[in-house]
Amino acid sequence: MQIHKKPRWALSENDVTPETVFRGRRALLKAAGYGVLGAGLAGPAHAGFFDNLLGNSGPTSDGEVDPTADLYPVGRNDDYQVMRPITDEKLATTYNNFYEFGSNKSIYQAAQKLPIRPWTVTFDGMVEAEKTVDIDTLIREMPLEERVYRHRCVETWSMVVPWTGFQMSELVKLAKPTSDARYVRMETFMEPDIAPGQRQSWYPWPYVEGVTVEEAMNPLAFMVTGIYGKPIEEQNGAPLRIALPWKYGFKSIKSIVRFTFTDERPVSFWEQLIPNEYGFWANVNPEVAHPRWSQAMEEPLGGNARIPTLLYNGYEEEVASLYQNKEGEKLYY
Ligand SMILES: Nc1nc2c(c(=O)[nH]1)N[C@H]1C(S)=C(S)[C@@H](COP(=O)(O)O)O[C@H]1N2
Ligand SMILES: [Mo]
Repeated sequence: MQIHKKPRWALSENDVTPETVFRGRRALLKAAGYGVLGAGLAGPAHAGFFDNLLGNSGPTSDGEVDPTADLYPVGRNDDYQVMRPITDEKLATTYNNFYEFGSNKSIYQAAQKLPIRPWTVTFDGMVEAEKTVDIDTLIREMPLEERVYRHRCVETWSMVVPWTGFQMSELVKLAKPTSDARYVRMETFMEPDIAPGQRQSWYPWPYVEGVTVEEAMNPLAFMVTGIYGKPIEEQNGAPLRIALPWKYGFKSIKSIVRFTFTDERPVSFWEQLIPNEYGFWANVNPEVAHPRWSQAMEEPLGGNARIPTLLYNGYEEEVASLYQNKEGEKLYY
């Protein structure tokens, strides 16, 4: 764990949004009334921790009860803070990119049709032994924590989201890759009967993404199982997605069913489709324009002003070292 310099992470009074205050107040009441310091809460009790005690174990919007709902909410890891307001939950859960369900942003209702239980995740390729694990077993085995991360879509909209999940390094440990493995290839479900986008044959389904094993081991790479203190819903990539906050959003693949360890660089969905616009690395850089638009500024969801985009989306301190000695590579798209 790296030590962060205070100014970048510290929340000033002005950064506390109405939502944070609201969540915090309700959570404090609940904490006072019930003292719900459950076994699932990771880490010591510190200030931001109370923002996150609001219980949410009822049915989701499509009436299903998630078998892991009792684990949420989980204590927040305050090493990961963002000096910007958290995006309104309603916006982050109804304005989505999930091409399996359509190419517009309003897919959250269509996505409810995705059956997220039973769900298994397969680890194969260059691993000691291939295995398939049940999602609920996996989630219960992992050290869950909440992290507030920035998210920057290549299209220039951005958000700040409290994700629940576990470090990808824990998943790599579980998979036990051999020393030959250099990349992790990740794959989304393939269900054209359920996901209308997957019947559009000009797309190279299933959605595929990849990172180096070194990137996967970086503490920032985060496997996501929950959002806003609840199990993640279909539209955001249930039951398992990734958050790679220093890369453009398309790298953060949703609803993952397979992790393949390999020595060949995976070609992602978008790279297959438009290789001169979307590459393997896709690190956020305000100075490297997309071929069709500038990346200098971004538009926070629900905000009323554009703001400057930051190198590595503000995570330079954590990840810049991963990209030393890679001069020949196209690191920023
Ligand atoms: N399987 C899959 N994963 C995906 C996508 C997708 O279309 N399919 N879109 C990506 C893009 S472009 C972004 S910006 C984020 C959006 O995540 P959100 O809807 O939770 O904000 O998911 C990424 N992961
Ligand atoms: Mo995106």
